[in-house]
Amino acid sequence: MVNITEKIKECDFLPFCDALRTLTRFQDRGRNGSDSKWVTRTHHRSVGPVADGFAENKATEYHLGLLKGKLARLRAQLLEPGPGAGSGGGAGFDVSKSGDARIALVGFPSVGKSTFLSKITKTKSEVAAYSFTTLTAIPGVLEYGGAEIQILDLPGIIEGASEGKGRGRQVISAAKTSDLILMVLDATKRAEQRALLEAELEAVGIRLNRSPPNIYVKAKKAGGMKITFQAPPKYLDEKMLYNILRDYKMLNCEVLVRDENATVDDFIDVIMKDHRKYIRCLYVYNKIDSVTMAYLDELAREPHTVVMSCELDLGIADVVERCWQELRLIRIYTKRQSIDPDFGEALIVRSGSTIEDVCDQIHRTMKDTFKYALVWGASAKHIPQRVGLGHFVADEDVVQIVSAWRA
Ligand SMILES: Nc1nc2c(ncn2[C@@H]2O[C@H](COP(=O)(O)OP(=O)(O)OP(=O)(O)O)[C@@H](O)[C@H]2O)c(=O)[nH]1
Ligand SMILES: [Mg+2]
Repeated sequence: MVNITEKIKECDFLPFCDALRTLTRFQDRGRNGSDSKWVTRTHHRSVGPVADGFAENKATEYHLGLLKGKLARLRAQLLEPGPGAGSGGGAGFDVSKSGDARIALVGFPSVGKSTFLSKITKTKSEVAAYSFTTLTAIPGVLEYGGAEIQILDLPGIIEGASEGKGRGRQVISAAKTSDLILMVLDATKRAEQRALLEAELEAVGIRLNRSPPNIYVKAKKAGGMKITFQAPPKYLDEKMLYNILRDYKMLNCEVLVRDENATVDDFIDVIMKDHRKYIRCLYVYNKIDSVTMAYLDELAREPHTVVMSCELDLGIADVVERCWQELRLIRIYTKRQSIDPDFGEALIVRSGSTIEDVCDQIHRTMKDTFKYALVWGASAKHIPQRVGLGHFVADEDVVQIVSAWRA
């Protein structure tokens, strides 16, 4: 276990506190609008010029951007100690990855995570009406569409989990290793639970249902900073980026901002890319047996959301189907020359995979003797299409690999 006090001393906690305090002060001023000199949009992910006629103070904005950058760096140091610092505070549970993909069940205590795991897999995880029934990660295997998907039932987390409350940091670290986060929510509880959980995951660098910002940063050995905007940026400017880069000691680098809507938070995410993980998330509201139809209708219409009742066995198959869609796995059926493919057994690859990935999945030396492949299915222009290693495959393609090697 990492000694937090030591860690705090090590990475000099004082600037962290100072930065946090100053940032909060600026944000409060901005929100209250009491001091017109300081009015600025400081809401989450939206530091930028005030478009609607408010007076703005550029210096404040530069300062805020700098503080955000400092905070992100210090927080990463605190949460993820560098090499040689022991096992670290962010170590997850000791469950090895297995199967074709991993789904983590994340949620507050007693929302029905273990009940759900017991419903969809053969694993029985203890279920009880009191909080913190599950104390460690319980893996189960879901067989679906010819794939084996590992489901991780995790202990419930509480507010402040990202700072280490409960076993929060361990739970979040386990979630970080998954391909899909299933955020299990209690339909009978307050609506804010979702935002609170999102904030906990966000705080440790998990970005849900988002793709990396369209900003290119490359460190160089010499030549100074070169900052280019592809279109006039709405929320950034050269000086702001220059200040942040200088703070990160990135004095020689090339920056290309391709997205005009990029914010300072996006820019920090790009600089801190080693500490960021972009994961898909499905919000699952359980216990819909105890809410009104009108509220249920409202919940079910939210984006990336599914509803279910484990108790009444309602909607569970839908949740599993949605998980499968969100994972975007591709099933490939292989065939030998003049023999029909076996549709009972599929090779599972990730979306965006090529014939090369299919070869690697079959055997690591397969592509060394690869000559060409014949493809039947959605990715083929004509049937069969003769393709090379770079051809992108689609779900349920049939592939025959022809090798140059003969026995
Ligand atoms: N009404 C209702 N109760 C449910 C439903 N699903 C689970 N429960 C109840 O919710 C309680 C908690 O269920 P668990 O599966 O232990 O919850 P958990 O999220 O694993 O809880 P922790 O392990 O403590 O984090 C149990 O008493 C279940 O019977 C549901 O769909 N409707
Ligand atoms: Mg449980």
